[in-house]
Amino acid sequence: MTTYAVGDLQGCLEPLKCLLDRVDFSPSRDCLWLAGDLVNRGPQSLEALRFARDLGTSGVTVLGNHDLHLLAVAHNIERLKKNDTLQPILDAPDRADLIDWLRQQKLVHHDADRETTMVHAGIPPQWSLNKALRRAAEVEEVLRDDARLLPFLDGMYGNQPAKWNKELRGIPRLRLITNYFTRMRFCKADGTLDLEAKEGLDSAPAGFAPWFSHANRKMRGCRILFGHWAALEGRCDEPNVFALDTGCVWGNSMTLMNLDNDELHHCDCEPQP
Ligand SMILES: [Mn+2]
Repeated sequence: MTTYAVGDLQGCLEPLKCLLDRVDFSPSRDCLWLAGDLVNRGPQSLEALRFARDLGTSGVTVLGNHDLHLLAVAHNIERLKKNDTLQPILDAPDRADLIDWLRQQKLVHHDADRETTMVHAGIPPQWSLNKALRRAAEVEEVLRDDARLLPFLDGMYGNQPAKWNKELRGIPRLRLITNYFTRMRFCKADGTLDLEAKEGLDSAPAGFAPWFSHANRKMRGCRILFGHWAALEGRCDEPNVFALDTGCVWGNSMTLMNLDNDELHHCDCEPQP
């Protein structure tokens, strides 16, 4: 039994199949972790989502910003945007099942045996593992709660508040937790977020740095896998932190990591129009 992790699929299933063929992946024997953003921008969002769901107990998925956007669109909270490629999911006969499966997924996954944590965007410097898991659970609980799901999806969009404060309550609190785990790239040492800069390391606004680079980061040394930040092109110098999104949907490659030996595999991707 081998456990693998892969970065953002963003509706690209062929490169994933290339990678899984290459390592002779068997869902009845092996396990696949998906770092979120299963859907959107790419051509096979529906197929990618079905693939993740059908992995069953052989799969682990954490939610990305595009996955949450799909939940909002499917619940008529938000409209499709120009570049969204989510329509086939909305038209699918198994739409309800797929959307229901998606909302059961986590924001942060931690495997105690492997001492490994997976999150779509990152974990802010001020949170320990236990804090991160507790904060993630707050949002995960709301996603599963019929009465609280729609107000959450409606209030989830936005860049404020930028700074954590444990007195935050309600939607602003949930929005910031969600922004940390699913959208963060740059922040300050105290966790203040900048959600505008989206390019590589040299695009950091003054006073901000990549979330993983802060010397006071509480989870320093812990093994963390993340996706979301394609502009890093898989490069992350921080020990034990692994950037898995290598920009497949932008025509670069998809990366699969063997979590037993840290081996990386790549398959090339076609740029999407
Ligand atoms: Mn993302």
